[in-house]
Amino acid sequence: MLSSLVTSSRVLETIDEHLLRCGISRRDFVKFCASLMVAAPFGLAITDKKTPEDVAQGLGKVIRPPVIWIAFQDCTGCTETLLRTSHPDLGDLILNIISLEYHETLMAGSGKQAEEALAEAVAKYSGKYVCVVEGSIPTRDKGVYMKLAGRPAMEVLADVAGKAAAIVAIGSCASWGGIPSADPSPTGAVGVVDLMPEKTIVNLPGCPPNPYTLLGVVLQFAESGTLPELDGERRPKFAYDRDIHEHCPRRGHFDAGHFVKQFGDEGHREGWCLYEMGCKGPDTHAGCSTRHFNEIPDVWPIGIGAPCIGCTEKSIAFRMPMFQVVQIHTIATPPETYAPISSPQGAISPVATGLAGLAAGALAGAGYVASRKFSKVRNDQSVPGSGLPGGSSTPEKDPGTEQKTLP
Ligand code: FSX
Ligand code: SF4
Ligand code: F3S
Repeated sequence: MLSSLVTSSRVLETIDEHLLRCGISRRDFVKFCASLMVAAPFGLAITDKKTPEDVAQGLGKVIRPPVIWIAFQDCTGCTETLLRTSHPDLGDLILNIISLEYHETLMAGSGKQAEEALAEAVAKYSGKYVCVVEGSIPTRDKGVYMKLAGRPAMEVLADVAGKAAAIVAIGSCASWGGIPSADPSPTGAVGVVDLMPEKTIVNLPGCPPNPYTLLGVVLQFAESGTLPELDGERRPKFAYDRDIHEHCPRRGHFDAGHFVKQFGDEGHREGWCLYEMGCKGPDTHAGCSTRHFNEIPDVWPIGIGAPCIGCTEKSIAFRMPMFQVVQIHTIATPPETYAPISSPQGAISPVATGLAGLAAGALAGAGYVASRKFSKVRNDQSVPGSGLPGGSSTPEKDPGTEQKTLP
């Protein structure tokens, strides 16, 4: 594991040594550490510090982790998200913090030269590097649908990822197949974990994922040889433990029943909730609603007016139709569950206890009614949030449950 890298890596520099040698200012490094703290405020050992300066202090002593980045069936969006930061210097800084030994999109060499570079990096850091895999792996027909230097992608994966200390599957494609695995999956596309389930693999789904999540995982592994706590899908909890809907800035509109009905309508221009346009936020675990992309406020799907497609969820993105609405799992939306303002007050008595029971029943009932609100405007009367927007049946309306629309 990485402890062996730390003891045998005098050939590699610490992050501090490297930044100093390359003339990168301490100020820039501390700014990067501050961004890392914002992206991972808890659940990541390296950012569990009081100030960005403390984080920089700790990280500076870490040996720059050797990273070998291989790409299969992908769109290169995962690489782009790492590099297309709003401040070009940050892209440079990232490449100075990790030691990127091989990345076919970024390296100058190509062809035979690139193949030699890959073989050399694998041999030099065997058992000590982090292998980042981007893109899905074709398995149909013995993997003939993608070859690198004459070798099927499956073989390259077994060789390069097989010798890594840890593997990070970046993006939805590498995590479970992503876009190439969408029905009918012509190449039999799968994720890394499907081919090497016994290996140490962290999945960072997202199309693309947030680059700070990758950096957080790689740097924690470099510092201590440990991984952050993972969920059942091998996703680090610090980045995937909340659903989009919980922290969505449009949540107030959801709760108030303000829904966009059509792209470009007045509600859309007003920033209303995109649930009826198929937003998968209520069923999608990711930090996008609080960690925007490219360090630009509001740069994330819902922030720019597009519904979340659930790109971090194996069972949603590229599986469910884009405009199909998801079920609402919360029992009710807040307005219906608030206690009545004029609740009678009094001493606790058996009668009051009975009333409390009734009140609890009423709350559950209110939850049911709130759920029914959604089912009434959908085609299916029994399941909240099922059916397709714009379905053929006419939405039922009643004065108490009618959803608000802009005039
Ligand atoms: Fe897949 Fe990453 Fe989506 Fe693209 O490469 S996760 S298609 S953003 O870029 O692999
Ligand atoms: Fe936000 Fe989507 Fe939830 Fe609406 S449904 S509040 S747009 S996450
Ligand atoms: Fe993906 Fe939804 Fe975030 S589509 S990028 S999880 S808002």
